[in-house]
Amino acid sequence: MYFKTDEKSNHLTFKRFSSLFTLVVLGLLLASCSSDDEVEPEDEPDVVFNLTAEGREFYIEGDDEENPDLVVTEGDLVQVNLQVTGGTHDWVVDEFDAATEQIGEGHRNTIEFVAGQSGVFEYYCSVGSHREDGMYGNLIVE
Ligand SMILES: [Cu+2]
Repeated sequence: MYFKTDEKSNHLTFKRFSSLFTLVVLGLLLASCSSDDEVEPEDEPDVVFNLTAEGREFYIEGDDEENPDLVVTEGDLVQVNLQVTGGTHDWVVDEFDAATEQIGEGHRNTIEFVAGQSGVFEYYCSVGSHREDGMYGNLIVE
C-alpha cells in the first residue's frame, strides 16, 4: 500500500518534470528560431546576375557577350554571384560601394547591394591593370 502511493507520486512528479522539460525545450527552440531571424534578415534580391570572369571579360552565365550591359530598376536589391574561371578578379561598382572579394580561379563570391540611384555606372575589375585592359561594362539603373 505504502509502496503503491509512493510509486504513484513518483510517477506524477516525473510527468510534471517531463512536461516542464518539454516546455523548456520548446522555449529554447523558439528562442533560437527568432534569434536566427534577427541575425539573417536577408531579403530576396530583386535581380540576380550570375557572372563569370575570365581573361579581361565578364560574362553572364550561359551567354557569350563580353562585359554585357547589366540592367536593373532603381531601388532594386541586386545580387551578383561572381565565379572566376581564369585568373584573379573581382567585380566593383564604386557608386554603390559594391565590391566582391578578389578571388582566384575556381572560386565564387556573392554580394548584394541596393541600386539606389538611376543612371549608367561602370562596373569593373580592380585587379592589376584589368580595368585599363578593358575589363569593365555598364550597370544601367532605370
Ligand atoms: Cu580582373
